[in-house]
Amino acid sequence: MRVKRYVVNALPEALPMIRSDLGKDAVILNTKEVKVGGFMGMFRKKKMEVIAAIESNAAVPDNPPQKRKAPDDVSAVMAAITETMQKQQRAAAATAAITATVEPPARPAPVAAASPVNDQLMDEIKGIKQSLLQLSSQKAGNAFSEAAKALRDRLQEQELDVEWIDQLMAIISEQEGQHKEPLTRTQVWELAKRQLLEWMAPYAAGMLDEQARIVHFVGPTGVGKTTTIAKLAANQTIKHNKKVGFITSDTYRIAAVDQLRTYANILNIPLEVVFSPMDLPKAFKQLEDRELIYMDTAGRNFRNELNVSEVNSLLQSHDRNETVLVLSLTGKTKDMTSVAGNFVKYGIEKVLFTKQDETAVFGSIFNLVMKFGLTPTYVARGQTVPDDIDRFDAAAYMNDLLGEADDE
Ligand SMILES: Nc1nc2c(ncn2[C@@H]2O[C@H](COP(=O)(O)OP(=O)(O)OP(=O)(O)O)[C@@H](O)[C@H]2O)c(=O)[nH]1
Ligand SMILES: [Mg+2]
Repeated sequence: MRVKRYVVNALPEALPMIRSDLGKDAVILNTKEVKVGGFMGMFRKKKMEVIAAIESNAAVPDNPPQKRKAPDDVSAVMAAITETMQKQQRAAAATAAITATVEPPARPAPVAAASPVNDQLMDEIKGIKQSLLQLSSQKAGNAFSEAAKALRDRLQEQELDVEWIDQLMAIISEQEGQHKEPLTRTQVWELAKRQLLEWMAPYAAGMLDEQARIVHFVGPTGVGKTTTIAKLAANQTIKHNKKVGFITSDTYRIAAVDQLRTYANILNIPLEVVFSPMDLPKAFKQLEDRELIYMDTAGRNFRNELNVSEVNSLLQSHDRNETVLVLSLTGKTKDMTSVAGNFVKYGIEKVLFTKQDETAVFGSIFNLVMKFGLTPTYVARGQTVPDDIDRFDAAAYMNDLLGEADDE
């Protein structure tokens, strides 16, 4: 591995140097603020120290180091930063994979290593990216049009991450620059819808795995896991004639088993109760004639990672299975993010949102899907079993998020 140290005014300045010295596969290992120069300890200047490295067997730079040239436009810096962020993510995933080979886990390996250094660095890079976006939109087209500002207000109300709002505003401003006149609200809304859908497209399939025989539902207390299981089971039994079975490991809360048993009795679905992972083989044996098994788990404080690893120890089976994280849209984005982050480390890829009827703020769906690459499966919108649940539909979601364009 070749490691090089750079002292620069700001990170973007280091990127072309790193590229030219170490090649395009180099990764940034660390950044920190340093003070240089000065006289007798005074007038020292703040600089940034950047440590970058490249594996020794990686490709050497295409262009031998020549005269270093600072990028002459903001988009070049943006591209470099985006690339660096992607490399950081890849490096984090690689670290996680190495950890996984050292300690084989019961479940799939974490997809991202959430080291504080990585997180801090990612935040710093995001901050720089945002400032550059703002700079680029100011440079490109002065102030935003009324329609663009109205869109920004709407998305801020919807609590969409500022990172996405800024990127959208830069795109809109660029479009307005090309048209030489401000876009109408309808045009701005259409543009935003198209762009947001495009960003979300890789995750918008909205399905549970049809091959999965066992589906585990996990999530914080009271989000609606048990009710959701009853809704889905009723649909599978009544509409699709499927032989469904239930397992619950929620022996934590008094009456939790009775709640699922009530639905099991109404729907004529067998229910097995497990107290520990050791009870699972027996439960699966009892349900071996079932085509589909839904497993309910106890809601816990999953901001605490210990609880996540505890519930994870229950999610094993030899059959094809998948785990769905259930989150209520009435939750705060920040808390939902820390819960989702903890589960993503255990390989969770699917999410289901409940209580859509209790809120008018929907940005958290987009934020979580994009941050963790989670696929939204269903959206529950009321307490009635079995009706109040729909497959996630990205276009319908955009209508909720963006609302009416309200052109006069
Ligand atoms: N408004 C609304 N209420 C819902 C929805 N889904 C579930 N609920 C209600 O939320 C409350 C909790 O639902 P449960 O299904 O018991 O939640 P849980 O996640 O299983 O809870 P724990 O097992 O205690 O963690 C109940 O009153 C449900 O009727 C929904 O989509 N909208
Ligand atoms: Mg429950």
